[in-house]
Order: sequence, then structure tokens, then C-alpha cells
Amino acid sequence: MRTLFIGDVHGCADELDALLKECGWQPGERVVLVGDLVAKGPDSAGVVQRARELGLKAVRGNHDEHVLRWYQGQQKPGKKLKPEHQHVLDTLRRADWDYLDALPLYLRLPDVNALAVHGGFLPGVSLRRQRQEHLLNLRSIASDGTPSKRVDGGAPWASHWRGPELVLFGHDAVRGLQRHPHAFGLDTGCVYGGRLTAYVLPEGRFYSVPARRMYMDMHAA
Ligand SMILES: [Mn+2]
Repeated sequence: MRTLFIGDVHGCADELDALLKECGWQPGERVVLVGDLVAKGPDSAGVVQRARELGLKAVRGNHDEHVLRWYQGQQKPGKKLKPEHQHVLDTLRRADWDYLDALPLYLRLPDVNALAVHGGFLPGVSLRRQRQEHLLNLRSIASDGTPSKRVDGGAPWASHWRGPELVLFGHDAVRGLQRHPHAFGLDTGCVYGGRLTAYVLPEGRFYSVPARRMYMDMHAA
């Protein structure tokens, strides 16, 4: 059975449709979205609806987590929701929230020796002991070992990962497609006018489609 791993969709429902088609996806083939299904793009509800109806698997991204916290009333008092998040609150339906709420922070797929996570993790620490903040937001590890959510906070975290699992992750549109020995970063900035990218097993091939347009300015985000 094929498994398609897909980078940060961010509400780009048309591009998700196009990418599934580009991959030759057939119902029944496994799809794993690496998080940030919603926010910033035009049709977050459409993306979650497709994920539900097509039976796609996914891991939780930082934006999925953020809107869920607001939906569940856990927001900090006095904080205001950004428009791109308010739009998600205004458009998702109950079943969509239930889908997001059920998303795990990471997903192991032992049958293909792979692992999906949105942000990253600290190599050498078991997954269940990782901080949620890192699973959702990690981007870099400095030379002294300090983890950072910043792109300029050191080397990409995944460059330190020695396997054995192949890790598929997202959350780093600035670095774009990352190809490390045992980890691939799939966020190629579709919502910023880049591309939506998939990595497919067992064939070991990347597929991508262009964004229909720039939905958000990367530097304004
Ligand atoms: Mn993210």
C-alpha cells in the first residue's frame, strides 16, 4: 500500500485536491498530513472536511492547536485572535473540530519505518518525553544543543536525527524542502505562493503542485 505524506496545507483545499491527483492517489491509499491543516489560506473548513471524508490521517500543527484552544475556551484573557484564526473559528463545524481535537502530536508508522510530526523533536530523547512545544514548533538546534523555534536558532533540528525511522515533518516554509539522511521537511510554503509537496512511500518520490496564488505574505506572517 502506498503512503502519501503531505506538507502544511494551511487551508489550501484546491491545491490539496490537485496534489492528490498529481500523486495518482486512489481511495484506500494512506495519506498523512504533517500538520497545520488550517489558518492563513482560503478554505480551512474545506481542508478538514476533505480530511474527514477521505479518511486522511494527520498530526497536529501549532496553528491547529492554537485555534482548538480558542474553540475550547482556553485562550488567555485579554488576548485577541488574529483574523486568519478568527476565520477558522467562524467556518469550521462541529465534526471538523472533533477531527482536529483527535489529532495526535506525532504518528508512528512502523510498517513503513516512518514517523510524522509537525515541528520536530530532540534527537536522543524518547518521543513520549518530548515537550509539546517542540513537537509543534521546533525548527533549530544550536551548536551548544539549545533548541529553538527560530530558523536562525542553529542547524535544522532534523540534520541531527540519525534514524532509524524516516521522519516527515513540516513547519519550516522558510527553509522549504529539506532532505536530510533520515528526515524530510515538506513545508514548501503553499499558502505563501510556493508549492504543496508530498513524499510517497514505498516509491520514495516527491510530488508537488504550485499554489494557485499567494494567499499570505510570508514576511508579514
Ligand atoms: Mn506550523
